[in-house]
Amino acid sequence: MSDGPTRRGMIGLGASALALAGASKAIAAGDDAVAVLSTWDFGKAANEAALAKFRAGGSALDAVEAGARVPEADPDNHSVGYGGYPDRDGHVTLDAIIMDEDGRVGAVAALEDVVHAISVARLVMEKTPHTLLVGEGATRFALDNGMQRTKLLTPEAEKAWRDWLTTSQYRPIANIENRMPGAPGSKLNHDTIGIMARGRDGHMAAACTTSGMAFKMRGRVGDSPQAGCGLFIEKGVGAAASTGVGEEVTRIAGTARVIASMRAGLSPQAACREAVEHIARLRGDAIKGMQVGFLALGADGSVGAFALIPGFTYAVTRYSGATSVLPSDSLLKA
Ligand code: SD4
Repeated sequence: MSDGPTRRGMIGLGASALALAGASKAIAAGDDAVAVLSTWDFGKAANEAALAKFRAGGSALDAVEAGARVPEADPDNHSVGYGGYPDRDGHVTLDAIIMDEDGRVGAVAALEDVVHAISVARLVMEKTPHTLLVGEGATRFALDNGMQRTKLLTPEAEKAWRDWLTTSQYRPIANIENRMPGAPGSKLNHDTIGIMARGRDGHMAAACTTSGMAFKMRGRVGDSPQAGCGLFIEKGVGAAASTGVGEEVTRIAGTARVIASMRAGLSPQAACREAVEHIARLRGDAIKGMQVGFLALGADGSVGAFALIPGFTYAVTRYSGATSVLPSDSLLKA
């Protein structure tokens, strides 16, 4: 079993990047240590924003929020915030969650008309006694707290939805999140970001934000905003995020499982692999062609990533500022 990423298929990055991923040994918080880790190749820009936050004296929570806001504001990113593809009724609905290792959690689901779902999630965490607000209540809460009402459906996303209506077939396309030229998938669908940060003091936080699966049923909520499904974190163990078809992650409380395995002594890499293998065993042919990927950051700074099928990529940023985008190992090979 591989305990790290393969060199094959690495996307345009320096070889030194390989040394840090997959290693399960303890890494001190020097310049070579991992500061930020996130899903997909577009995680690079998010990681850089998160690192800038750290450098400006921000906390791990500040870092992951700043990072998640980058794809949320990008109209070309079709599954996070503004520009996200709508549900089958033409409404863009957002799911997001933010957590830290001290048990603080805030989330929103099926949020409409507000771009920065992750900041609303943080407000839920900081200003309410709750952990999750949904739908109209979440939007009202955001507006009451000074957030701006914004129409999220861009002309491009609306056109994609109208094109989709001609067939109305719900068939998620694997690895469509990748954005870099030559990477598998295309940019026709959605991009979810799961982002984890580890301060020099070892304190960790994590966030996840998405518009979910394109053309989902109205009211559908995926794994992303559910603690223990799309995102989980535990002090002294680490953080984990998932991406891909959320229903398959929710069925097994995927990131809670990854963290449980790490708590029991598996490396982040082995823990991500175990969760993917469990889904494959459980679901068999039902998940043919689907993608699910797990990404994990150990409390010691070690990194793990594993997916059902090839094509899942992730971005790793060190304190030095060096960022690598790496291909995840996968259960099925190309
Ligand atoms: C969902 N897991 O809503 C999300 C989608 C995703 O990259 O991760 N896309 O099911």
